[in-house]
Amino acid sequence: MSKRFAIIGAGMSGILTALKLKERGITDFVIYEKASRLGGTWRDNTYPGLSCDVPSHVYAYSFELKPDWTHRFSPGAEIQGYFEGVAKKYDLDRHFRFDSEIERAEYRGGRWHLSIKGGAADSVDFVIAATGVLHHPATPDIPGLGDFKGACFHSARWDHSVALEGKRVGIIGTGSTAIQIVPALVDRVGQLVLFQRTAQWVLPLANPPYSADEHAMYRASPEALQQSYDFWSARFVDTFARAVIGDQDELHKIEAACRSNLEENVHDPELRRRLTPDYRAACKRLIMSDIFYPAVQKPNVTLVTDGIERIEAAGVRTKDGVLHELDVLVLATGFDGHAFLRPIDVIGEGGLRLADAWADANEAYRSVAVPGFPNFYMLVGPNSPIGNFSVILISELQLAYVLQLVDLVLQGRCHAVAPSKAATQRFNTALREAMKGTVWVTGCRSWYLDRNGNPALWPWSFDRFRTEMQAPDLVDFDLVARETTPQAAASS
Ligand code: N01
Repeated sequence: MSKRFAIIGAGMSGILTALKLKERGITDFVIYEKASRLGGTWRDNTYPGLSCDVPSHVYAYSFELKPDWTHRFSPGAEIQGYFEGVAKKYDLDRHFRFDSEIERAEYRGGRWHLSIKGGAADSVDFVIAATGVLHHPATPDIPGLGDFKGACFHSARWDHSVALEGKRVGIIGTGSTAIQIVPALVDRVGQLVLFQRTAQWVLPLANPPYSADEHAMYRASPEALQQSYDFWSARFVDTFARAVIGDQDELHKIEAACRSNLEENVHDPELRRRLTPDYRAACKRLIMSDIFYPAVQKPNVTLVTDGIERIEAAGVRTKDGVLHELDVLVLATGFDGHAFLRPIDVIGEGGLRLADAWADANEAYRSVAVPGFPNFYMLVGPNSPIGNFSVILISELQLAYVLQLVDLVLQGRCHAVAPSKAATQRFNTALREAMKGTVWVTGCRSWYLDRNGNPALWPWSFDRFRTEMQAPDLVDFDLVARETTPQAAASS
């Protein structure tokens, strides 16, 4: 009997899974998506200035390189268009179930039983969760947020009906998102007030457009396109990815580049002082921009570094007593990067709830699977190397690994596969130990850190990740034979 798959999420990883299943001749699958469109983060984020800070030639599936990206770091809408184009090319339309939020997934009788918001249900043999990381907007717990009388929205829920021309616009936050929004808005708005809780290190990466000649060259030469992919991948792996896990030489180079960017490009010593971080570069996600410093020095921009006391009807009151009057308030306050899969109620073998299994921390086996949850896999799950490399390549490598585990079932070697508890514990103990050498724990607050202060990232090299993802070590897995319990027989 053919096996049925549910993919949860129609973003980059969900689309990847779907087309790879199709490539293998598997067509009995559904992509459940709670929104009305595909695209994940690129659907949700439409803020002015949105682009990807990973070079476009790497931020693409390795087997679907695109010759005509407009820029080195292309805009969000173009990336959304890319994913829509890939889904069309692979004829995935009939597999999508939009407006279909999975509320519950329960493993019973050797299969996964899914409850979909609105009352529909499905039963499948495999679940591949591609639910993303930076998906749930974080609303700051600032008193009085609801009192503001002007328009107020999170950066990932941009309200394009709100006119900004000539307005007094406040932005809370100075993460990658805010640093892209500021240059995009500065010449449109009347006044721009940037509320900075923590200064950021900024690496001055330029974003040149690709010329028509370059487009023609990349179209004519797949080899040149591949070379560009390899070049940018190698730059990531050999520099940034090494720096964050403890290569001090690389880290010093990044620090020096950020420091001279600040010294050379921020002219007022007082502003420079307030923009100078007191922690190591790359401890928080490094900002890549050569347009933020010029923008923040424009006469209509105020950088506010006094803490926020509360929000009032007319604006934001800071701890020094000043009321910053505003027409529009943008919350560029980031995401809950630790809410993997939530709020889906995932129930594994013997009624084990994922919420309970992860009550203390999100612990997975090599980011892709959890003991007690057979035939249930995650892409870009906990401790994936998301800050280190292109997330697309990460997802591709993880999926190739997961599909080898799926094959064990498809080939009839067993009915279900799940990692063992012991192997998962070993992996997580090693992770925690290795984190001690990373820059993420050198003393800064960031979304990387979970509530225990552990970074949700990958503390080792790219080579190690690639090697670990090459083939599952079956010693680490429990291979379950066909269920024969009366309960199984009744429900299958
Ligand atoms: O979110 P963030 P983001 N009062 O969490 C501040 C990816 N990304 O949306 O630093 C005052 O980084 C908070 O202050 P502090 C990328 O991985 C990628 O900007 O905690 N301020 C911080 O300044 C990135 O890392 C691209 O002190 C408050 C900001 O809000 C990730 O998304 C583009 C506050 C949040 O920064 C998240 O970036 C954009 C409060 N109560 C984003 N609460 C690409 O190009 C929070 N803040 C791929």
